[in-house]
Amino acid sequence: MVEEELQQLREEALKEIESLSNLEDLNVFRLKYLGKKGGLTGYLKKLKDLPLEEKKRIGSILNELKDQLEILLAEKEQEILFKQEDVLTGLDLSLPGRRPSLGGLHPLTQIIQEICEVFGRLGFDVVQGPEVETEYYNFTALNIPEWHPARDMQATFYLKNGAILRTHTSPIQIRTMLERKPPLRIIAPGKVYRCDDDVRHSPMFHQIEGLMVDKEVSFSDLKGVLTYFAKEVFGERTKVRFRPSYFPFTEPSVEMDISCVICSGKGCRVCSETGWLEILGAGMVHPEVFRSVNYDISLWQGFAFGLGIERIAMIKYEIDDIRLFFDNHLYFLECFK
Ligand code: 2NM
Repeated sequence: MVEEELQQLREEALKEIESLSNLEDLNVFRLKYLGKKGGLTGYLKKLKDLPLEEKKRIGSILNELKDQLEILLAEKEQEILFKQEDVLTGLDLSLPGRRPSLGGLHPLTQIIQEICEVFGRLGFDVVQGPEVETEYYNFTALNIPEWHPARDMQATFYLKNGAILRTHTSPIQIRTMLERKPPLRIIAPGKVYRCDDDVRHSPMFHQIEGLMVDKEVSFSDLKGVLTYFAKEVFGERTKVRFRPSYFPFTEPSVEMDISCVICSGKGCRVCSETGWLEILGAGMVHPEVFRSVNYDISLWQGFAFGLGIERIAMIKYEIDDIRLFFDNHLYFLECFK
C-alpha cells in the first residue's frame, strides 16, 4: 500500500531531520527527499499513472508531507546557523543575563544610620543644622572662651565674612535648645571641619553628638544610655569604663572606653596593649551652656556626648587609614555592601 509506504517514509525522514547537525548533512537530506531524484519526487512522478480518486488522496498526502519536511528543514537550518554563530563569537544565548551591579551605602552612612536607630529606640530625635556657622554658636554659647586653643587658626577654618566651618556638631544642639523647650532628647549627626590632615585626621569628618535634658537627668542616666549604645553597636559582651576628663561645655566630663573589640581586653596592637579603646566624650551639661540658651538651671539638668564616626568605623572594621573613607575606591566601598 502506498499510504503505508509514505507513513514509513515520513517517520524515517523526521528521525533523520532530528539528528542533523551541520549544513552539509542538511543538503544531503534535502536532495535525498526533495531533490529532482529524491524520494518524494519519485512518488509525485508516479501520481499520473494512478486512477483519479487515488491520485487526489495520495497527492494530498504527498503535498502535506513535502510542506512538513520543508518547514522542519528550514527550522533545522536556522538552529544550525545559530549554533555556528555561537561557536564563532563565543556567544551562548542560553546563559542567564548579567545582573546590573547595584550601589550601596557608604560605610560611614551605614554607621550613622545604625547609631541614629539605636538612640531612636531610646526616644532621641535626629536634628540637623548648618555647616557654615558663627563663632557664637560654635564656641561662645558652648562656654569655649576667647583664649581657648580650639579657637586657634590652625584648628578652625575661618571664612571671609567672619563665618566659620563648624568644628563639631554641638552648635546644632545649641540651635535646637533655642528652638525647642525642654524636656528634650536629640542626636545631631553631620560633617565637621578641622584644619588637620594626616593618616588619623581628615579636614572633614563626621560626628554624632547627643543631648538629653529633663527635670531629673543624672550621671547614672548618662552611663546607662551610653552603655546601652556601646553594647548595641559593638556587641552584648562589650565592657565599658568611664575616665574623668575635661570639656568646657560639660561638668563633670568623662571619656568612655570600650573593651578592645579585637582582643576583648587581653591587650593587642590595636589597643596599644591596654585592652581598652577610647570611643567618646561626654558629661553633664555645663550651667553656662544652659544659661546661654535661657534654660532655668534650677529646673533642668542634662547630659551630652560626642563621638567621631570615622574613629568608630575604623575600630569596628579594623581600618588603619582614615583617607580610605574619602578616596572612594570601588574595591574598598564594595566590602561594605
Ligand atoms: C562632646 C563631649 C561632651 C556636647 C555638649 C553639647 C551641648 F551643646 F549640649 F552642650 N553638645 N555636645 C559634648 C559634650 C560633646 O564631644 C566629645
